[in-house]
Amino acid sequence: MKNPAPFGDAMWVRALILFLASGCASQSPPKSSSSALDSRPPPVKGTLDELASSVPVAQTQTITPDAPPAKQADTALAPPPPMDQPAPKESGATRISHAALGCEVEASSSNMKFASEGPPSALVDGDLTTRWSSQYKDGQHVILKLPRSVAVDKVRLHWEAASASKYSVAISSDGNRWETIHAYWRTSVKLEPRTDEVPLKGREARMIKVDLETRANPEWGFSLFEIEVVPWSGKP
Ligand SMILES: [Ca+2]
Repeated sequence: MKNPAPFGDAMWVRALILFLASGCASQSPPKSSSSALDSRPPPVKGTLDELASSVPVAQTQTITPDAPPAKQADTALAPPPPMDQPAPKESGATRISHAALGCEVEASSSNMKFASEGPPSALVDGDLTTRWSSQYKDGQHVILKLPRSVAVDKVRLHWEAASASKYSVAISSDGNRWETIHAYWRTSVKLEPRTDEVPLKGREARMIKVDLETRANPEWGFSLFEIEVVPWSGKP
């Protein structure tokens, strides 16, 4: 009688399955899978404060919305002007030229107690910022003595705030006979600078007199920046 086989067929099949199962389980995962996992960033660790402190300071300043762009601010702001530099004046705003420029002037009085008050020559220096001032009394006068007779278009009186509420203008060819050509007679005037224009329309004059009757303010004198004599151009 033939000896039975130590293992039956079923046993062989079972052994083969176990072998294959153990072999597959011992295989390591493919390297490609392992390297893919290693390339991912490490997990974030630490507290929020630790994370904030690890950020470079320069990067924090550049991304802060409230931080002003220093370079742009430097180019946008213009440098301030020097404090001691006077403001620019318009050309011709304070300097004028006229027929009585630099002529002889007679004045009944002068008052120069203040630095802004000048002598009678300030009436014809062509500078609208310099002025003559009288004593603090009514009944004053000034006379412009031109070097020659001049056909005059108009006379402009550039008053300071210490003007006259009553005054008149007269012309003469010799200083003896006077003809009044303008009278200004007000009960009151504003205490502010003004310019009065007296038309002569080509009348000849060698001397021009302004009789100052009443002061605008009794506490002040009479004061004029300039008596401007505009020559006649021949055209009305
Ligand atoms: Ca002047």
